[in-house]
Amino acid sequence: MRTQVAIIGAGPAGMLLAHLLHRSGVDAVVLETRSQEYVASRIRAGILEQSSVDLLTSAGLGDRLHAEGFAHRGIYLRWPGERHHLDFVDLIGRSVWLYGQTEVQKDLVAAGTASVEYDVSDVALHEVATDRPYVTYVDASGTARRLDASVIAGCDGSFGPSRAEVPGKTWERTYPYSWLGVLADVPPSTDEVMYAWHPEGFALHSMRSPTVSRLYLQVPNGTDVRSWSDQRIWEALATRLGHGQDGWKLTPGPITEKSVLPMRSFVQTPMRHGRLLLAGDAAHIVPPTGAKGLNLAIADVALLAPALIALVKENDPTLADRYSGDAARRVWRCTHFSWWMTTMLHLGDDPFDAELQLSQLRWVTSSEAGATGLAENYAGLPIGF
Ligand code: RFL
Ligand code: PHB
Repeated sequence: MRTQVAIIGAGPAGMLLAHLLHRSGVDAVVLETRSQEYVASRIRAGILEQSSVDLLTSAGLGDRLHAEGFAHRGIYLRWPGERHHLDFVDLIGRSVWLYGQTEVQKDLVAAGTASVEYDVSDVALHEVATDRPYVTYVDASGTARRLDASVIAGCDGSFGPSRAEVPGKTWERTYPYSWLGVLADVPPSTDEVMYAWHPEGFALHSMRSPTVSRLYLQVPNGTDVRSWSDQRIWEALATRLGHGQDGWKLTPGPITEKSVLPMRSFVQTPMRHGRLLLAGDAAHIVPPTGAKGLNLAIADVALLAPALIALVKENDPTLADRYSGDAARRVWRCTHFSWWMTTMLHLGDDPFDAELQLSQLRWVTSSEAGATGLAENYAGLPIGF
């Protein structure tokens, strides 16, 4: 089989890339190890930056997003005795959007523009440093296949095989805590996302719809989700989010999903080797404080799609040659911001750190310069930054 672009992975990066290539008349085949149902139902990110919304809209994927997504003017920052709202629209003239990654994924599938083979196995990349790269895999029926392409896009997340084919450096930072994430069938107790510092650990209140809440608690690494009963979760959330303070109340409800998410930062540089280019989690992971993972994947693809179109249609490598450097600049900015939000809000062992965190929180909520810096990073910098 032959295609112009072989895409490994049908997450948001791979599917959006396939969609943009299709709109420009470039053929692509997407290979995905999981089933279509599994990929469509994974619960992950919830916040889209304005530039992600603009890109999805200009790619014809914005109808449901605009009808069902929610524009949020900013976020709340809370710590014992304090609640502050940072209004990004007032500060920098941009908002963020609440629209789940699950919904973005559904919209990409519904567009019907990506040719995807689900349930494949044994995916291996070959000859990526030459002009004739190819991928071998076993299809859903158990038949061994070979897919020849002009170029391969590695969009296979942090555990896929693409990254190992790119010689370079992996920069990594681990954190001594994880998140326990829950989905609950209860109207959110906040109108916009609330981040809370607390001496018992960080908590976050987000949402998916007017009737579904998404909440997170800082827990130690290695936490067994079974050690957290629903009652224990709601009690910890109430304490850390400040139930009962300044009239604010957290309403508990039935929990429908619970999982523990480890956290790390990593960046792979360069993001390209020959005819293999990486995008999204295949090239970088950020901790979720700051909601950057999905937005970075979209920003990579915004650069990668025109680069691949120029390469395969006009044999012009200019944009492809710039891709890794251009993408990595934004990646490092978001890596710093995610690290900064994470280390400002999560409890460590050292009381000195706690004082620094509170001082930083007071600064970003009382100084316009501090608040503006946070807002600019959270709401997202322009794609070409
Ligand atoms: P994805 O979504 O991981 O998609 C990669 C796809 O590649 C497939 N794959 C393979 N396909 C073929 N051959 C192989 N050998 C393959 N190996 C893997 C996988 O099955 C998958 O379908 O990466 P992509 O497209 O780069 O998108 C990135 C985003 O998904 C990611 O950054 C965010 O979801 C990160 N993230 C979160 N980000 C936030 O901003 N806020 C969040 O609340 C948030 N929660 C999360 C998250 C990531 C999670 N993961 C990866 C563990 C919660 C979780 C659980
Ligand atoms: C979410 O809605 O899942 C969410 C929101 C903000 C974050 C992380 C996750 O920083």
